[in-house]
Amino acid sequence: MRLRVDLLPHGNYPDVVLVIDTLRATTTAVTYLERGAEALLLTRTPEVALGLKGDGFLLGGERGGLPIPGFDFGNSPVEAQSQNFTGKTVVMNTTNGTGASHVAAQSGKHIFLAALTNAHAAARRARAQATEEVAIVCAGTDERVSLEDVYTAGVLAEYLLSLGEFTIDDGARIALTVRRNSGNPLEALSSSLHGGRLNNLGLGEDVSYAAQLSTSTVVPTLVQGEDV
Ligand code: 3SL
Ligand code: MG
Repeated sequence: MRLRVDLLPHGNYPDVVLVIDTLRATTTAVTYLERGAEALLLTRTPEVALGLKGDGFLLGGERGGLPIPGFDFGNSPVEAQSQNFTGKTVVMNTTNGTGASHVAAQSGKHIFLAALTNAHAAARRARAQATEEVAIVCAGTDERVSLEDVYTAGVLAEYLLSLGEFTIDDGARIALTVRRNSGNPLEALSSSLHGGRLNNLGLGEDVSYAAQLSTSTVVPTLVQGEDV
């Protein structure tokens, strides 16, 4: 079994893909489902999401870290945690995380969203489904590598290696090195460029929330349907 870590999304995934956007899209996605959401719809653009508004859909997303005008929510796991989404479908559009999921969906057979909050459950799910490869895909920020995603990839890789035999690529080696040398999750996320940006926007509680390790067993699973 191969274990591959892409520090940015590349595509050509033959088997299982774990998409990571720790700050904050995949962390928020886990929280929506924990808070009762029936499904998540990840759109390519905010306009597609806005077109669905009012049809029983709630809209969550951001640009520049801030809520998109016309959306019901930002992209905040702390905000999501305070709501009840029972029976609702949440339509998400974010700068990097939802796009990375679309890249994964072009080729992957089984696609799961992973964050620190669901790290162990996501890794177990990936291991159970994979027949040849687990690809861990970091969303990054504006096409640049993000420390918080690579750190989370290292956490996932470390746990996967404890579950069975893998041959690992250089991306996985880098992620494991980052995980082992960046302190605890809160230290790693707080020291990242995007963690600092969120802090400056007054969203530091989201960074602390996203730094919780395996507090959830919810693993969002992409079901490919109509392209939105
Ligand atoms: O880029 C994304 O998809 C977002 O998660 C970024 S933010 O943390 O909501 O600003
Ligand atoms: Mg991010």
